[in-house]
Amino acid sequence: DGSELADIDNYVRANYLPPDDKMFGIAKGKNVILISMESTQDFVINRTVNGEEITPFLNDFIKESYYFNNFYHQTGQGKTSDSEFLVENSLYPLSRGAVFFTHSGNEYTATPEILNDNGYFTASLHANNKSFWNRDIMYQSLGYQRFYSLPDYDVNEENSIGWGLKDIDFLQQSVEHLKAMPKPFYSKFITLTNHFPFELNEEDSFIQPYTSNDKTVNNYFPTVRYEDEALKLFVQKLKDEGLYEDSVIILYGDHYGISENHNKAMREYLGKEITPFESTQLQKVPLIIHIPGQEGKTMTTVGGQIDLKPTILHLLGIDTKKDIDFGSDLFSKERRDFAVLRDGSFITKDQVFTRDTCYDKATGEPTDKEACEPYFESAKNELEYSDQIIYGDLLRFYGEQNEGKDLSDQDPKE
Ligand code: GP9
Ligand code: MN
Repeated sequence: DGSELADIDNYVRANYLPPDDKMFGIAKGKNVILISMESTQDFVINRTVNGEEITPFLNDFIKESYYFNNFYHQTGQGKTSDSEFLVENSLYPLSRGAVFFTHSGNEYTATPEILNDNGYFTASLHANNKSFWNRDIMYQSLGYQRFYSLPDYDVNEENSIGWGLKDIDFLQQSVEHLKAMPKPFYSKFITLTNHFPFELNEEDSFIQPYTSNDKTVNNYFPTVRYEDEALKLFVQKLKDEGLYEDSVIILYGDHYGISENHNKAMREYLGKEITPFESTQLQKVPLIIHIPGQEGKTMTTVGGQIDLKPTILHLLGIDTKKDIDFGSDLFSKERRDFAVLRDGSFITKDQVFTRDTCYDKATGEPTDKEACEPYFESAKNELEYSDQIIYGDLLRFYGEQNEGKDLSDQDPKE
């Protein structure tokens, strides 16, 4: 009957952080361009391979953006779909399976729905089959008005590689869709070229692969570099089309690209042993928030994908006090450094807790478990309460509407 909600509600209220007055509403009425960067881990930022920059565009772009360098993905088996779930609901994905499949009929109060209620047109863009990860169904529950999927793109052998349409073509073609949307819009782009097994044509290889015995690790670098080029051309096109100045651009890595099966080559590349501590630190993904007119700043607060929903809403001047969010505003002055990963690992300002070991961040060495103990309960509660909401469909006691309409061929309404 939803009585579990009382405990959860108390927990969530106690964790709510007020926005920084200087940031609240700073992007009010702007378009939102949210970009999911496939398999992009933070270690590639400001790094080279064979003496060449891996992300030359992003390395420049972060200088004029807020760049969060202690930001973690929190995904599980649902991979990209889990990252979408985290970012738009501020709830954790499940410990097994993909919540996009198992709980697509639930009631949610996701960012697209909230923004729709605030006068935004909302769309997701991804050049793949619409039913992949059950997106066509789940997007209805998240409140999307339109899903631009495979039939909305010109895809042929020439402009495809690996999983489908190449990122450059995907993003260039997508600008035409953006132009047709009513303003302001909230748009989510899901890139694809930097997907395992990291295939690339010769003409799209802007840098040489790494040279180890591990083909996956070797090929990861040129596909990240290709994605970086696609983003550069996309931003250029946004400028050419006059969309740049009216849009907040938010880029985030969806999840890791290099699993622990590749620790040997990663150790060679990074020049250090990949301990459980390092493995956890490798779960950092870039988060870059570009707000027109704002200067760049590197933000060191520890956070994760779960924090994006309240962060975005506050930038747009929308209050989140009544929302059931497990994350909190990354710009809040009262932030506490904390990120919980789906496997129960967590990261604080000075510690990393993983595989039942507390590590000192400064040294990377195991330390007294006592240092991590004050966070055990929070970490456990976060995941358990979020799971309870999903398994019990508890948000239905909050919201109402949940239409089942086909999002694939609706034209944006004026
Ligand atoms: C598929 C794309 C990749 O549409 O989002 O999914 P992933 O395998 O990374 O979860
Ligand atoms: Mn992915």
